[in-house]
Amino acid sequence: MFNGDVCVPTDQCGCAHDGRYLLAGETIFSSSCTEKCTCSTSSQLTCAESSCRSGETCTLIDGVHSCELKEAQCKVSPEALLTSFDGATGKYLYSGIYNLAFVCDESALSWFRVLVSIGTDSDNGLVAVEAIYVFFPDAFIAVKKNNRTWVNGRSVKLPYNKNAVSVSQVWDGIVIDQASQVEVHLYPNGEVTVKAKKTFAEKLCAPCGNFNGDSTDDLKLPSGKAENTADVLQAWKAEDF
Ligand SMILES: [Ca+2]
Repeated sequence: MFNGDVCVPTDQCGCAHDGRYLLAGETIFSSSCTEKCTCSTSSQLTCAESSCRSGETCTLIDGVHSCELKEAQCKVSPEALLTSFDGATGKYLYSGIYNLAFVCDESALSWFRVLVSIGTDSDNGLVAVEAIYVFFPDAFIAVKKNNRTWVNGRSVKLPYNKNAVSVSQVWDGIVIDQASQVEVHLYPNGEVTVKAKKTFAEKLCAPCGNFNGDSTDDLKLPSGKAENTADVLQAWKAEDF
């Protein structure tokens, strides 16, 4: 018997499904990824209900559907509530400058590091976002909530473009972008979003999480241990500020 174009014993044959030939051991998703079928040895096709995880989307690649991680967004609300790339949440309780997201491998060409400055509002005493700091291999960008922007310590007029890094003023704040792979947006109300393409999936550290589609392994201490969320956020204070 043949499995694809390889001659195999009959108990290792593939399966026919929807006009497609599946190799033994191959798995296929239905067009909306609601059903997952696996071809076992002995040509048994086993199908079960399925769905993509919350951080994933049903994607057609080379004629085959599968659950793929989509671009993800980490967010800090104006009131300093963090939502990780994979959807875990935690609230900043104290002032300080905190790591939000960075590429774990500091030698990576596409390395970046995003920090958020949380302060206490003098009027109402509530903690809120005041500024963001973004590092790339060749640029350090500081943006205050009033849109004042510095690159490598110098105040700049926007737009700024150099070495695949751009900083632009848009109608609702300041957008910082590196090679269209990561985008950091500071809104006038203090909201911060970090959008990362899936090339960064599972390569990120800090409270925005590892971007693996699973919220349950987010919000860990730098050591990897789990504590209560407020302690985790506090533990990611930037040591160099
Ligand atoms: Ca995760």
